[in-house]
Amino acid sequence: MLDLSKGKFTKEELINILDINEPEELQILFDTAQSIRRNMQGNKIFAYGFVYFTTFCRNNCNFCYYRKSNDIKRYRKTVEEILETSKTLIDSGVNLIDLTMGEDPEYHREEFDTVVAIIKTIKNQYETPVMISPGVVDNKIVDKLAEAGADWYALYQETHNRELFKKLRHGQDYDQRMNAKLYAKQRGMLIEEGLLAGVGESNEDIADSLMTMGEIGASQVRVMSFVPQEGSPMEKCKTPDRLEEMKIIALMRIMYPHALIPASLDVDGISGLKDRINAGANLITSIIPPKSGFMGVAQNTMDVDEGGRTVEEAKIILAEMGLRIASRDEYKAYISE
Ligand code: SAM
Ligand code: MD0
Ligand code: SF4
Repeated sequence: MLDLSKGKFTKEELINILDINEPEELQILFDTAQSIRRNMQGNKIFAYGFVYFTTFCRNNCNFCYYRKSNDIKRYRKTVEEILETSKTLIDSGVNLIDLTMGEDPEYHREEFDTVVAIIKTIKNQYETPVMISPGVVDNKIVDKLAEAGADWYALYQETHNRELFKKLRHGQDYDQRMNAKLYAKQRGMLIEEGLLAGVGESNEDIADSLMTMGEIGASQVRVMSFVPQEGSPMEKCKTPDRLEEMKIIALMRIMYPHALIPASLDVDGISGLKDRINAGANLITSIIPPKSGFMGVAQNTMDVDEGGRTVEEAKIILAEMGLRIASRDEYKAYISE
């Protein structure tokens, strides 16, 4: 019978677990992950507000809707709009604001001064933790973001197979992306690492990613199923079966009991929440206020204006599962453990 209790696996063992398809074995995998989550944090689930404040980008990632060459409507929100949306999210009960951007040349030109001011307001006036997802920035900018008080630097490698990376993040440097997050960690920020499922990776690649996440000391780890985007080179590629994402979530939970692991509403909307929590996720991400004009990434509009991506909606589903959203103080305590 499948023994997952040790929590440490060789690469071969990880590959074997990723190969599981027997219903009873899958149930053991998900039950083990869930019981670890409950042991760590009882009935609490964390929640992040998502503020995608500029959709301009200098890069051409093959999987992304916002890639430079895609002829789409873009926006760059004002400071007032960004702060207003952040405040709305905080008042609705999120634990953190994830300030996310395309690699917008305009912000690079002004060396992130506006972003620094926004981080300071959310931290000092709204007393709320901040994650910054700016793409790759140089060390000098990381210094500024850390000094402004950003708690987290999120930067997903997507894969730890260099050949596959080259195909996905065409024209970008693997080491530069990796080193940016290592430097942020060295500067005392918490870091999030992530991978994409369904982009041509093998189980061996996934096992490598799972191990690397631990080696680099990521405190938050994620997987998102690839969602095809109109107008992008991968438009015709299929979205993968969600079982793959669920297995990866469960394995991340078992390997890294204290990690924050997102159930992202950005893949299947609010209807995807329950399965991800049941696989061992402990954090709801991509909460976006309805009618705010802010977008998601993989699902740029799904459930947003309908009010589906809200703390309120999530609470209803969690209550049915005997779970609840954590308070901001509970979240702050958890990340300082
Ligand atoms: N521009 C920054 C960057 O790339 O690091 C931050 C935001 S970026 C839009 C955030 C992440 O969204 C990407 O790293 C990728 O993992 C995910 N993503 C983008 N397009 C996706 C898609 N089509 N399907 C699933 N995830 C996607
Ligand atoms: C999410 N749409 O949490 C967001 C995004 C960026 N740090 C996060 C991918 O699913
Ligand atoms: Fe730009 Fe990020 Fe999209 Fe890549 S994933 S094209 S860096 S917004």
